[in-house]
This record gives sequence, structure tokens and C-alpha cells, in this order.
Amino acid sequence: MQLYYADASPYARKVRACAVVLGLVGQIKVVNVAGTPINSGTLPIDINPLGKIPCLVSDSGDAIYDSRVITRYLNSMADGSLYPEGKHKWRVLTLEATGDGIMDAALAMVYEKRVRPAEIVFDDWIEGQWSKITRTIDDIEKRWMNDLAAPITAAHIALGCALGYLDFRLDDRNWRNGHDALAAWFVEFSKTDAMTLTAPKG
Ligand SMILES: N[C@@H](CCC(=O)N[C@@H](CS)C(=O)NCC(=O)O)C(=O)O
Repeated sequence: MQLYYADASPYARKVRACAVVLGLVGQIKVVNVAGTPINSGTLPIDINPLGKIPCLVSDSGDAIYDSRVITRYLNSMADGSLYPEGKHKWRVLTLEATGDGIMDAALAMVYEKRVRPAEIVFDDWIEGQWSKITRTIDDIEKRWMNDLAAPITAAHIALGCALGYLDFRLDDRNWRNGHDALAAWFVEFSKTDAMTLTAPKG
């Protein structure tokens, strides 16, 4: 399998972290690419016409994206337990979507500053995205800490990669303020191989 990724991409980190947990790293050849919504650069647009990474090409040559599809694909290949069936299934999928949503809002903030010309950067829109993130982090502390205490799933990985991305690109916002329980969870989760072997760069 070939995985198109970037060292700084939190979505690609999720896929790489799942591969670590599932013992699939040795079966995945990684290809580092770069681009933005206004310049596709080396993004594999012939494989994913949306021009987004991560994008996996399976051994049979199929393109598989986006990140949540790739992580499910890898989990089923390895017969893993990152997507448990049963009564917790919908909570796992919802918390995974919550982690991805934090990434979406954070990446939108980053692109607004990095990609949009300085004279038309929309500050209220950036703050609106940050409000989504702080509301969500508040809610995770109120309603999801028991889920995070359970054995690792794709939801733990999505949330860990989302918080890692906040540290990497939006450190000055200090998401830990007033969120001691989540910060404590993240300290421990950051020590796992899934996180240490996939730390963002760039
Ligand atoms: N929903 C997608 C989001 C992927 C995404 O936005 N990736 C960014 C890199 S972090 C990207 O490819 N950006 C280039 C673009 O949007 O043109 C997923 O989960 O894979």
C-alpha cells in the first residue's frame, strides 16, 4: 500500500497512528506531498481529485480516502479493535467525528492566515472557528472523559491528533486553560507509540 501524506497533516497523522496500533507500518510505503487549496503542488490529484491528503492506494490499486475511510480500511485489514461493534459503536464514531471536527476548524484557521492574502483575512471568521474548538473541548470534558478512559479506539486517536495539531499550529491559544482533565489525559496519551512515532513536523 502507498500512503500519500504530509508530516504536518493531522488527518494523515491519524492514519499513521492507526497503522502503528494495528501493526501495519511495515506494509505501508509513505509518500510525502505538499499543497494547498489554491496550489495543488505535489498533492496526488490524479488519485484523489479533491486534492486532499491522506490518500491511500491499496495493493489492488484502489484509491481510498478520506482519513476516516482509510482508518476503517486498515482496521478491517488487521482485524483490529479500533472500531468496536456493540453498544459503544455510535459513541466511538461520534467522538472520532468530534476530533476530526476540531481538526477542520483548526485547519480553517491556519489556512485563513497562511493562504488568504493578508488584506482580506477575516478575523471574525477565525474567531468563529476557535469558538467551535473551545465549545467542543468544554463538552469533551463534561461528557466524554469516561469514553477516553476505555481501551484505545479510533476516537482516542482522532482526538489525540486534533489536540496535537492545536499544540503544533495554535499553541498561543492555550487550549489547556480550564481543561485540566483533558490535558491530563493528553499527557498520558501522548506517551503512546501511536503518538510519539507520528509527531508533526514542518
Ligand atoms: N476530511 C479530510 C480532510 C483532509 C484535509 O483537509 N487534508 C489537508 C491537509 S491537513 C489537505 O489535503 N489540504 C489540501 C486542500 O484542501 O487542498 C480527511 O479526513 O482526510
